[in-house]
Amino acid sequence: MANEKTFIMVKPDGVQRNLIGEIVTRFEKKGFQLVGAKLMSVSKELAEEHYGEHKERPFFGELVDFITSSPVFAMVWEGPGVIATARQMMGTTNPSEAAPGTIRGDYGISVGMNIIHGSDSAESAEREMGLWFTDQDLTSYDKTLSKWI
Ligand code: DAT
Ligand code: MG
Repeated sequence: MANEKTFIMVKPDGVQRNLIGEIVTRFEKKGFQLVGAKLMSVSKELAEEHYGEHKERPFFGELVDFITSSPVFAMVWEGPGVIATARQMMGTTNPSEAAPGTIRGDYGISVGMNIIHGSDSAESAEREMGLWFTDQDLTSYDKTLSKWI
């Protein structure tokens, strides 16, 4: 499987509910490697750009209001197949339908507040990492543990 990077974000509800540590722990324990992270407030411009594909949807205004309502924890994770595996670990968009054992399945109920974002493709990952992080924000390093994963 190709080594990949993906953009993952703990949304305002996840930060408010003290789920940053739990989410980071799940990705660490799975075997992925954190290469960048920051707690940040999101501007309306960044939120609208990030969710640009949804701008015609009826929930767009609500979505932008939610993402800008309180800080998010933005991250980049690296590892073989991380883009698709992260989506599996997150669970489906609507937490009410997400499988138990997934992040949304274990911690959410409402589609509007579904705790976590993860890029849905290699193209989205590139676009989103470029929106949220500069090259200098991201680091690359070897872990001796990686040969055991
Ligand atoms: P995902 O976050 O699983 O990639 P998406 O890209 O379809 O899902 O939608 C982006 C976000 O928009 C989603 O995480 C929550 C919100 N959203 C999606 N569908 C919605 C709906 N029907 N009502 C309210 N919010 C919705
Ligand atoms: Mg999406």
